[in-house]
Amino acid sequence: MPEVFRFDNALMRDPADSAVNGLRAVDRGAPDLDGLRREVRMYRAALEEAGVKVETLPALPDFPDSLFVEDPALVFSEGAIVLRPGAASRSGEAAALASALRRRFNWVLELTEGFVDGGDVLTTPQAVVIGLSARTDEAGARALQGLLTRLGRRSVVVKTPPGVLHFKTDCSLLDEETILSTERLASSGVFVDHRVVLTPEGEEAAANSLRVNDRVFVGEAFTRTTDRLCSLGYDVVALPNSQIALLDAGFSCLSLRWRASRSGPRG
Ligand code: CIR
Repeated sequence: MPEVFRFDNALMRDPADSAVNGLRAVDRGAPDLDGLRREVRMYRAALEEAGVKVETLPALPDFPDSLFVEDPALVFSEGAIVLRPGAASRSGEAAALASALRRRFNWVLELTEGFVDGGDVLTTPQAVVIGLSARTDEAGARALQGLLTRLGRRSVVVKTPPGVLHFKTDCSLLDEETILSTERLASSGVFVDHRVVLTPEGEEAAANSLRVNDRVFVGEAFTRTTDRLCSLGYDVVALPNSQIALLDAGFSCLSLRWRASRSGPRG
């Protein structure tokens, strides 16, 4: 069974000044650029403290959302897949990332049909789960399944609840068997084969947490989620996220993570 949350390498991208113009479903104001950069720095430090070597790519001023490097690609120990992000303003991010991936992976496949955002893809030990959404369509999901088969990965296609940006906006992997999920996503039945920990009412945005080696990154405002996870024995790292949240982002989207070495860090 692959250990899907053991990572020794990650790629991030510096936020450009234009990040304040990033996409958001509801405009609650632009993020503060210094605050946003501080959140990104603290996230990078948390990855490093969890035993991950982080490389940071230069900012792309033409692509305000390009710091959310998870969306234009998928990475695995076996290879990488360059995706086709579903938002027009983000489509150029894929080409900008492809050369960086080719320098780091021997095997880089490319999605050539439809649209898929990496935020709609959850890797579990059993399968790669692809959530259809406003950013990820049927054609993209089917084409991605073909590429995943070439990488030796089983996949399933499910539906992201309406009005939810990405599948992983509402869930994250806590361990081999356990998913942190909102009630609205869990009630769709997608996780019947998993143990599910629900986000407390009012803390749905905590669902986009991130398991990295032995730690779980959770937004610092989500104190009830943190209490719940700590009581279940998880080692929670509370990180600031108020500025990235203004851009509809959580913790999976700020990095691409993979395990390059079988003898990588254990936590
Ligand atoms: C967007 O709407 O594309 C960005 N403002 C946020 C992307 C967040 N990505 C993710 O959760 N995977």
